[in-house]
This record gives sequence, structure tokens and C-alpha cells, in this order.
Amino acid sequence: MIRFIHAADLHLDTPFSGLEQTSKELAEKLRRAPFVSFGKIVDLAIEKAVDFVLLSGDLYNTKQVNIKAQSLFIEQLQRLERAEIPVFLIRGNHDFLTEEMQTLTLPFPKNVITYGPEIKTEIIETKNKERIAITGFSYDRQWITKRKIKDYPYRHAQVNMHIGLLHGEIETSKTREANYAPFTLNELLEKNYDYWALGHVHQFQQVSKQPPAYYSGNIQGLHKNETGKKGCLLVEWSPREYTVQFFQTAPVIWVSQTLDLSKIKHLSDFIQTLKEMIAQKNYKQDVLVHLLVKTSVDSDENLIRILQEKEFKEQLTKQLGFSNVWIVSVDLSVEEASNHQVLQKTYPEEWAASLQKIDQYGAFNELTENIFEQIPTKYLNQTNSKEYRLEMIQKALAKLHLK
Ligand SMILES: [Mn+2]
Repeated sequence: MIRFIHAADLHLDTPFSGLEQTSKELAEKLRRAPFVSFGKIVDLAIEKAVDFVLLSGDLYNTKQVNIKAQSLFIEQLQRLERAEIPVFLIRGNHDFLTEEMQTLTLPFPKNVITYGPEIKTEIIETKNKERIAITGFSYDRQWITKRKIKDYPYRHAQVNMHIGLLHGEIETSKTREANYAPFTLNELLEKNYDYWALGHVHQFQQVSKQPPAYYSGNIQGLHKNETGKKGCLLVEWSPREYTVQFFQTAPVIWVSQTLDLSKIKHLSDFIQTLKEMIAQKNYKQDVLVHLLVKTSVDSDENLIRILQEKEFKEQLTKQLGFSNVWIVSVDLSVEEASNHQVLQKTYPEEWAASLQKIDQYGAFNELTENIFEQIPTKYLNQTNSKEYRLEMIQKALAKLHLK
């Protein structure tokens, strides 16, 4: 049996600068979190005496990695070296190889096998004399539109197991741009490998059951949209059967909590209700909560005004009094049904005409173009996305309606 760890998207040097205002202590905790998580992955590798560790790209968040982040990473790799565990790693779209990076890179210990921009296959022999082929490549630029999968060789005939390392985006019907070494499920399966260790998608995902192909997800949630458990996979494989176990290693988790304001009249009820909701979850890790408050036309105006105050989330965190829970954002949303009903009732003809118009192809982008033209260029990438525009419009509607 062959046993290994598959992890990806470590994003070790993420600055988490947005949280400085909420709490310096919290921002510091988060900056350490990816290192803590990786340390736990190394603990697991040693405890389970794995044959090797696979890291599928985005080890660092940026291509200009500071020396402290590098040496903390190397310290962990050295622990694996002392345990005689080899590490196979590739670079992704965040930590892609540049000349500058190569100049400033500290040497890895000898147990680390890296891949360059050309696809290559390494063959190793485990302690049980099983031969494993591991094929992969590293990014040397931020975007790779080429279908690199086409250049992966077919399964090696003289090995016990063949593994593919690939940092890239699987194409689905929803894919809009293919900037990250795109591939389809069929293209993966065609190669006839025994396991695909995928990176890039931050959410854990089984892409194929037979043969197994997985995104392990990232090792620490980076923002409020990366909720839930984060960690690595422990894979035990033999030609006849395999198991893939997910291990939660992130010390900090992001959660989304919804609170309905319709039955709440006072601030003290609000705090008490939320306190009970959170207590029920019995969180063991540090938890960052994105709070979504559902309001309706009947909601108390004064209460809503307080919820929108800039310092509300810090004060709410204090009032809740948990040592491991922080409220990091508070968003208000108008209950959709009632909002539509009101609009529909007041402007029936216009409502029908608008619905028809939005349904027409491209009309949504056209209608929103002017609004988003005024946004600073650094946000431009986001504002091109339909999801982002819809979210902004919903927020704006919520605000208008509440005034
Ligand atoms: Mn990533």
C-alpha cells in the first residue's frame, strides 16, 4: 500500500491586511495561521509515516516572497527531511517562477523535488520497493492559457503507481476564462493515471472517483467567502482499492451566519439570539464570522441604523464575549419576497418591462456598465464579474430601501 499526503494552495505569506482595523491581534493570528496549518500537515505526515508529500502549487501568495516566510516553510520541510519523507512540489499562478524569485530563493533541503516550467516525470521507490511516477510542471507566469494537460505523458508502463500534479482549472459549463492551465475531466482520464493531485480551486472537491482526482482545497481560508473546514488529504492507495481522508488543519475558520431580524425588537435581543446561535455550534477553532442580517419592511429603523455603524462589529464581538469568535463583517439584506412584492405592487407595468429587459442577452451588463465605470481600476477585475455586480446591486437596493 502506498500512503501519501496531498495538499495545495498554502498561500503562506498572505498579509490579511483588511483585518488590521478589526484587531491587530487577530490580523497577526491570521498571518500565522497558514504556517500553523502547514505545521499540522507535517505532524500528520510524520505520525502516519507517509511515503511522500505532494504540494500542488500556490505555496506562497505572492511571487515576491519575504525571507521570513521562506525560512518558516523550509523549517517544516526540514522536519520532513529528518523523517526521510520526500516532498514533490510545483508552483502555481500566485507563486510562479520568475528570474527574480529564483535569485531570492533560499535553498530547499534535499528531500524536496521541484518542477520547472516544462512537464517532467520523476520516479521514486518507496521503502516497500514500490515504484511511483510523479508528473508535473510549475507556472512561470501568472496566466497559462495553453492546455498543458495535452503534454502530460500517458501512464508509465513500469511503475506501480502514476500520479499527476496539476495546478489548474477544470472546465465546466460555467467556465468563463481559461487562464489557469485548463483541462477537462476527459483529458485527465485519458492519461490513465492512478491519482491526480490537483491545486488551484480552494474548495475541497472530488473531481473523479475512479481513478481518484481531487482538489484538496487550501490549507487556511483566506477571506469570508472561503468558509468551512480547510486542510489536507491523506491518501492510502493500492491497485485494488484506495481511501482518501480529509484532515482539518486550519487553526482559524471563516463562517457565515444568518440572523433574521423580523422577530427582534431590541439590541439586547439581537445580541442574545446571536450568542445562542454561536454557542450551539461549539466551535473548537478560532472563528471569524460574516454576519448576514435579514431585514424586512417591518424592521426597526433605529436598530438597523445601529447595525450599520462602522464600529458595530467590534462592539458586537466584545458583547458576545467568546474568546475564539470575532464578528468581522455585518451585511444587511432585504427579504427578497417582500422587496419584490413592494416594487411589483407600486410599479406593476415598469416591473414587468424591466424583468423582460434583464432577461435579454447582455442587457444586464449593458445596464450596469455605467455604474461600474466609476470604480477605481484596481477593482476592475471584480467589477467585470456578473456575480460581483449582482451583489453590489443587492447591497445598494438594501441601503436605499432601508433609508
Ligand atoms: Mn490558490
